[in-house]
Amino acid sequence: MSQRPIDELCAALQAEFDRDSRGKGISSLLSAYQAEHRDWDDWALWSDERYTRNLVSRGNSFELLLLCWNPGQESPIHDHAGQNCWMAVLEGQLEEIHYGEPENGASERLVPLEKGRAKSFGEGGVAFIDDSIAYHLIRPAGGVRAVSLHLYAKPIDTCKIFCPDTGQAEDVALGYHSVRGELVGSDSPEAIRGRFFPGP
Ligand code: 2CO
Ligand code: FE2
Repeated sequence: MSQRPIDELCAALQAEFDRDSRGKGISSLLSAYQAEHRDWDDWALWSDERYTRNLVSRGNSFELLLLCWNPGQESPIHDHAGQNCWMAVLEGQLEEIHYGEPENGASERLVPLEKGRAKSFGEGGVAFIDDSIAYHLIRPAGGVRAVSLHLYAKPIDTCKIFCPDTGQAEDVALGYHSVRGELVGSDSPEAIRGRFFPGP
């Protein structure tokens, strides 16, 4: 049986990380895949509660996820646990809003987070972020649902979420809604008791 295009993508991503650990060619690989294939459709699963995190592949070097967003299902403002994050929009449109480092530091002072640039990515768009660039919030735009591929190198199991009004951070566990098209039971370790990404 021939390999799924999305698995061929994973093999090419692995080869690229083996060649260059910083992943210089990753955006081009994601762009080529998103322009030519729709097999991701089989594993696009939705929830009324929040956007879903659906695992495609996970290894030592990276993790590839399919995220499915209904209108109104925005992420909290979050970091990426020191890892690199690429986001490729497969369907619909996603808006990304950057936020700066909280200014309260170790003090008790509560300072609203500074909002940075907002940018929309349509089908075919690829974004990159790491914690040195900014923290971000992602939300679907245009009143329609969206699907995106997210690559984390290396995989992330926890991240920080930030309150926009106070800058206060909270550590959260990240889990999966499904793994290669199979729903994850809410009592399984992969689902982290259903808290696959708590809302703000
Ligand atoms: N980082 C978020 C997550 O993994 C999605 S926003 O784009 O990076 O759930
Ligand atoms: Fe993110």
